[in-house]
Amino acid sequence: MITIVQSVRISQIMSKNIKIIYVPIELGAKYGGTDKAPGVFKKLGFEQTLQGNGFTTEAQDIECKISNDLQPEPVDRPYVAEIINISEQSAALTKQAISDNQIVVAVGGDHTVDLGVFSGASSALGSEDIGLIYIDAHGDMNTPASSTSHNVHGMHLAALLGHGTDDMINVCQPKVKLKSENLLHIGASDLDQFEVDLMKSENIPNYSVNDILMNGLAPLTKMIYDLASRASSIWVSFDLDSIDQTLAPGVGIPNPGGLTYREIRLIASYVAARCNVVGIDIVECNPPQDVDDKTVKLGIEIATNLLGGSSNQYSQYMNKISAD
Ligand SMILES: [Mn+2]
Repeated sequence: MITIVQSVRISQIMSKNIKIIYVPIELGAKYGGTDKAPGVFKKLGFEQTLQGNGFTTEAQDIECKISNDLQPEPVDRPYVAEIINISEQSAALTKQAISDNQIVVAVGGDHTVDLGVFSGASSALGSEDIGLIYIDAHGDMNTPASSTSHNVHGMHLAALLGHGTDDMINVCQPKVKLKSENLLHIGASDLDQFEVDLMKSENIPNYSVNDILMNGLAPLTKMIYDLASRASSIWVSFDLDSIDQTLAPGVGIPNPGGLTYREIRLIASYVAARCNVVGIDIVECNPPQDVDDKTVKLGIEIATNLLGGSSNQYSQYMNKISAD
């Protein structure tokens, strides 16, 4: 048997119109740098790559204050008020775009970007029907009470599930945004005990790096398939620190045991082939740490794969002539 999931021309995506939202936020992490990522994505032709795959693109920037401009308050959640302010803006833009039948692509910024954009998508589509595929070395499921680092980019996923404080839970609308069975966490290698306990108590589907090493990717493709059967719309939140540091050095916390190129390509292509992807966020890219822009280039490639396309010029050319 030959199993081939091509990254081109197989896609469940319903729209060819993309709304790109650039969110240069760095307030959720202790280190700066993620605010520089949108500029590098633009410089390296992210929009042109999407257009090369037959999408139309419309882009918008959200203005984000940086940590030097603000006081790091309160101590258990520094900068949370501004993070919520930015999240409300990205949520409103996302909700409108999805209502207009656009696919949303959010480029961070640190991972708090996901709080706003997923809240907007869930508010547009309903929390019963939306699933979240969350690819990250970390859990991001702490609460202000459980967090030891106090960084908000480790708390927003808990908030989407209804844990933590009301101000984060109620972004966009006062409602829990994500059912725990509609979350699929992929690529964990660094979880806190609170997160492990929460994932167990809520039966959150997850597939860690160790699961991949022990059992391969076949069980994961079944989990993605099952999620796509339960949830009619899928959002993908993609933290570049899930990828091995040899391929993705330009992140805040480089990962010495992260996903390989083959693994991440197969996961992205399978998601595009099986899921009605309504939006993605690509986050935690830290250009000052990058080497020859390779993390951004990989980010562009994976984001394009998740939408059923290819960043390879030859593939785009072949697609175009076979479509003509
Ligand atoms: Mn993360």
